[in-house]
Amino acid sequence: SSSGEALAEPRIETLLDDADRAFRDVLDATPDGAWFAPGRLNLVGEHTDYNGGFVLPLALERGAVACVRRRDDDLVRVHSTDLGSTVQVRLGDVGPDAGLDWAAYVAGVGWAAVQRGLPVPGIDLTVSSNVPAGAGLSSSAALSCVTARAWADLAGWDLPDVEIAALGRDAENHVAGAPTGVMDQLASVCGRKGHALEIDTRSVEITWLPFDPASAGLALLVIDSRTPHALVDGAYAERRESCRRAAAALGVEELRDVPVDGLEQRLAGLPDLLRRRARHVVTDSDRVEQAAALLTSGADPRELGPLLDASHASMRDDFEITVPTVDTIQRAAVAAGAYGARMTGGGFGGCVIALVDAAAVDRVTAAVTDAAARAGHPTPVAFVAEPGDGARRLR
Ligand code: GAF
Repeated sequence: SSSGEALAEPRIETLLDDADRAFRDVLDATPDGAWFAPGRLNLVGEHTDYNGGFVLPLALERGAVACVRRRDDDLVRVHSTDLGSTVQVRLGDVGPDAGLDWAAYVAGVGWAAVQRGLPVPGIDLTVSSNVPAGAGLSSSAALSCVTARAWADLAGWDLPDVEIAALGRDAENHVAGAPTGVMDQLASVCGRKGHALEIDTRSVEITWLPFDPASAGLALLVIDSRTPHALVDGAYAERRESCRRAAAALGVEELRDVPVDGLEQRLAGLPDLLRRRARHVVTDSDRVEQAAALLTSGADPRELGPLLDASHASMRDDFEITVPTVDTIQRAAVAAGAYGARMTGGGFGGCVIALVDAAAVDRVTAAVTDAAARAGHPTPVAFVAEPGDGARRLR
């Protein structure tokens, strides 16, 4: 059997060197400092965050590094070393429909701060990331949140972490036009090494739960199907709309308000499609609470496995956000001995996470690679994830 491909992982120092060099070479200036914000991986609770439900993400050790300088005028100059693209815009010209492409995730943070009445200086910013784009690992939240963290520090905005995350989210929702919930930015800003974050997305209350697969002889294997998704595409917005309609039909404010007990009876009156969409949201939010209870009680993390599998089945059959490439990988990972596996993130492609014995990483990677090849799918790439810290200043 073939062995799996490893995802190239430039270290933070390498990202920093790249962003730093571009600052001098492309922007012809010297940064005031450097910041990092991670991508995120969601353990369970998908598409629950815009329904007031629970999510259980963790911050990755991968992320975006930005070198940033405060300006004396209202100009925003940004450069991505990954895209080789430079964008320049006046703060006053930033807003919905500004057509800023990727730079909306940066400049949009300034717009969000202006909306809050904060004093907003222009900035120069270069960024370098090792979160694969479109893989369901929130490369976009890493970008918006590293920007928000840096801009806040340089402008002296004294905001709590959840407000830093909200600036990133507003940039994404209103300027980039991606109608995301609140999970990704909170995970990126508030992540903690060795912990998963149980977030009640209605109250925005975060509980940090110890989660350290390595200490239990386990690995959290992330397998990128290399079928990219895009949240600005219509399917994500369509799912949001279905959830809204289901809640309205049930006479509740949000699907969060539907108890999991007696669920089938409660949903019985809905048309089939809305019934299945609602069932996914309510049961996946409940799986977060079950998973959180396991982590809180210090149970063997292997016990999370069945919850991961059930979440995947629910995303595949009820919410219909998986695709053949990720279904193939999920099945192959479980068949190769994973305790559980599921797609993570918004869906329609992206990554599968699999909880495996640390000693089984190579075997499971080879098995999913073979399965993808037999199905004629792209060759997946895999890496082992560890829960990392949230957005921070590096220097
Ligand atoms: C994307 C969104 F950005 C999140 O807010 C969340 O809805 C997720 O999809 C699905 O759980 O990552």
